[in-house]
Amino acid sequence: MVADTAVFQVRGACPHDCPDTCALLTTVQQGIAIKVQGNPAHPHTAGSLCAKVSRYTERTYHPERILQPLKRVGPKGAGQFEPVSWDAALTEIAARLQSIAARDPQAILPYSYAGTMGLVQGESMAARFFNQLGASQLERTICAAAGGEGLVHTLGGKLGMRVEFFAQAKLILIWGSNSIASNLHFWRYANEAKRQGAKLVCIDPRQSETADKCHEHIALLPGTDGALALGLMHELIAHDWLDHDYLERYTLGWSQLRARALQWPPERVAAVCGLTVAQVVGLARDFGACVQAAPMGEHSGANGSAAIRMNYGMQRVHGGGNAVRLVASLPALIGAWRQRSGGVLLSSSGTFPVQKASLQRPDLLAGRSPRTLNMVTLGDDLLRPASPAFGPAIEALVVYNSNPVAVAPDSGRVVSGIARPDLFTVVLEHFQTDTADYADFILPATTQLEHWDVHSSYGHTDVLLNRPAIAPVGQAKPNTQIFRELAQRMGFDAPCFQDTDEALCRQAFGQTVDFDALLETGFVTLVTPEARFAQGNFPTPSGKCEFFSDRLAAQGLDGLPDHVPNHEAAHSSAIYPLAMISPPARNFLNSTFVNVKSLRDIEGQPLLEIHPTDAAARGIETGHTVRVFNVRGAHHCVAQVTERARPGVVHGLGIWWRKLGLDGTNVNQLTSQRLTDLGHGPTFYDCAVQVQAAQDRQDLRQP
Ligand SMILES: Nc1nc2c(c(=O)[nH]1)N[C@H]1C(S)=C(S)[C@@H](COP(=O)(O)OP(=O)(O)OC[C@H]3O[C@@H](n4cnc5c(=O)[nH]c(N)nc54)[C@H](O)[C@@H]3O)O[C@H]1N2
Ligand SMILES: Nc1nc2c(c(=O)[nH]1)N[C@H]1C(S)=C(S)[C@@H](COP(=O)(O)OP(=O)(O)OC[C@H]3O[C@@H](n4cnc5c(=O)[nH]c(N)nc54)[C@H](O)[C@@H]3O)O[C@H]1N2
Ligand SMILES: [Mo]
Repeated sequence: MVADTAVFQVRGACPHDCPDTCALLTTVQQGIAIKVQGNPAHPHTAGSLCAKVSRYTERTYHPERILQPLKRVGPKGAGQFEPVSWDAALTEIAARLQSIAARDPQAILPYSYAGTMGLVQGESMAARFFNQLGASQLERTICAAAGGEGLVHTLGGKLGMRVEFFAQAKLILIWGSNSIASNLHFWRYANEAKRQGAKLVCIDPRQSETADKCHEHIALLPGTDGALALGLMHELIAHDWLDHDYLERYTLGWSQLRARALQWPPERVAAVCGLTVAQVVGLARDFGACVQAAPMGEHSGANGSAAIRMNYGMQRVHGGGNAVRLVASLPALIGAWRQRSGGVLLSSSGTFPVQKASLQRPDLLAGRSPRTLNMVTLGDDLLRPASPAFGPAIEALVVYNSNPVAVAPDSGRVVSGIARPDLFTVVLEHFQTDTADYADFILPATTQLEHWDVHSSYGHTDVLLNRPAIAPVGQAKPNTQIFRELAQRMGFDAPCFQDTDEALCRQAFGQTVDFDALLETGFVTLVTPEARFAQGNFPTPSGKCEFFSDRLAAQGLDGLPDHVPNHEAAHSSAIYPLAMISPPARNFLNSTFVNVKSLRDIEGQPLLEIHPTDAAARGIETGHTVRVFNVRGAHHCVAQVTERARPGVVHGLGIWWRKLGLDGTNVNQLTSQRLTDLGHGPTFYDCAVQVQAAQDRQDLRQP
């Protein structure tokens, strides 16, 4: 036992949706967390945290944190609630869910994403609960689905280079990623390579903080990455910068891909991407210089390696899946995989042997196969009446680990749907978010400092354990406990509803990870090959890097990747001529932290970055309030006239809480519910808009 007055440190894991998955050390004094730091013993974290998580105590003890169950007393959306007891809240919620389920449990929809990436506070007890209930299933595709599918159909899984070996590359392409903002601990390795003489190239429509620090910035038009990759292939072929041995042994469909790439000379690519021919040719020359010449099948290693850090920014467009397939194909052409410091990394999540079925218990469905609804189309689905094709109308929505009113596309539709007076909505949250404003009940959830969890990562290959550092604040309970207690009130008596959080942590990896070691040090590195695909061994059906995918062809799709243009490309509409992308803000994590004042003060206000030429044509100057609009709606924000934007493209930064913006909306008022080519993902960055100087700022909140 530790005396109350003692100061001690507890090892944990950062729960946020970020590739870095940092190891935390929380200092606790008299039961209060006084400091959250990076664990210096964890190599990837190396003792440093981002600005957001180093202020975690400010969020945990925030005066607006929800500390007791709340029941709605005003109209939906007005945000008026009164405290109720846990018992009263859970009893009423269980009764409502039971009466809906008696008609059709598919009328109940769980809605969750990555508020915490923890395997236990994410989909364990919650999944068991909804499986037992027979509720609608949720297709959780709002982030990474198109790119994930692209990887699976090319490399065979969400696998790639080990992040630490980027430090030894000679050329690093940072493709669709603002690493300094969203993947800081990768940037550390890239910077090390830079110091050793590597060339860094950023491929991004926006001149991001990362682009500022690279040797070259290729500002292509949004959604044209596939065309650029095909153009690089064209030049590699034209100059024979190819590793023929690697292509022959370890790839499938090269002759077909070759024929397609030859249709993409640099002039065509430059026109589609909005670049110069010299930019396309120059990038190909840099990449081609890293070819691993291997005439006798022996790897000479004479040339330096090319490493590509892709991120999910490039796949939130119509052709995002195909674009990822094309970029993921590039390393094989030059044999980059032969070296551990060559290849591509988009996600490492497929490395982890997560025992999903143990955690989520699909067997509780007992032969039922409820419908699946896509989280991206929540707006339309909430407004859909019952029909034979759709099934029952949604009567109840249970939200945890997500803030759909802020983060889902086409938020005008989401708001209309969630405001339906007949919809029963329960939100498990830390704060009264835009979504919680529409709840019938808000249930207070614990934060990472208050509960157990275990984490995989999508940016490195370590498993991390999170031990609670402090007791739950107020009456907050872990998500798991809330679903356990609801299960009990619903009469779900399977023994798995009794599993403790610590037991769930053990089940997450079963025997595949040494849990005692995790308890001891807080993290365990998985054993993985240094150069995973040096001798092929791709986990695809053919065992090769699949340029051509029989699996996709069997689905009636193009077996070969191609450039798939945006639905709403720049200049494709005379009424809405500007392409808007809405990448993450550095000091927010999606819509999390927007209510932490010190971080919000750094971001200032919801901004629209616009190029001087586009601004001048509209009489807009920095600091002006602008109205950004399209067929889906209008959103007011503050103009920042800057060459960070290229002509024809504007940037609506960060996912603000609607109620903390200028007019009660955010950028998602403008984005569409259309899905990607592969994986049923969102197309947030495939969005045409017009911009005009706004009228008087005082009137913005008037109807
Ligand atoms: N600080 C911070 N960190 C975060 C997040 C956050 O909100 N804030 N979000 C987290 C989440 S949810 C995720 S999924 C991960 C990864 O998150 P990502 O969304 O991949 O984040 P970024 O790395 O910022 O990559 C987005 C970059 O892609 C660029 N981009 C937009 N459209 C295109 C395009 O068509 N082509 C190309 N080449 N680039 C394009 C944007 O300008 C931006 O610089 O990061 C996580 N980390
Ligand atoms: N326009 C535009 N929209 C986007 C994006 C974009 O780039 N542009 N990015 C998209 C991407 S990549 C993603 S991943 C999604 C993210 O969408 P979400 O996963 O919904 O992310 P957040 O906005 O961070 O909301 C998470 C919520 O979970 C809560 N939470 C955290 N931990 C817990 C917990 O333990 N229990 C409970 N009950 N709640 C918890 C937090 O308080 C927070 O309000 O947004 C997408 N939306
Ligand atoms: Mo994401």
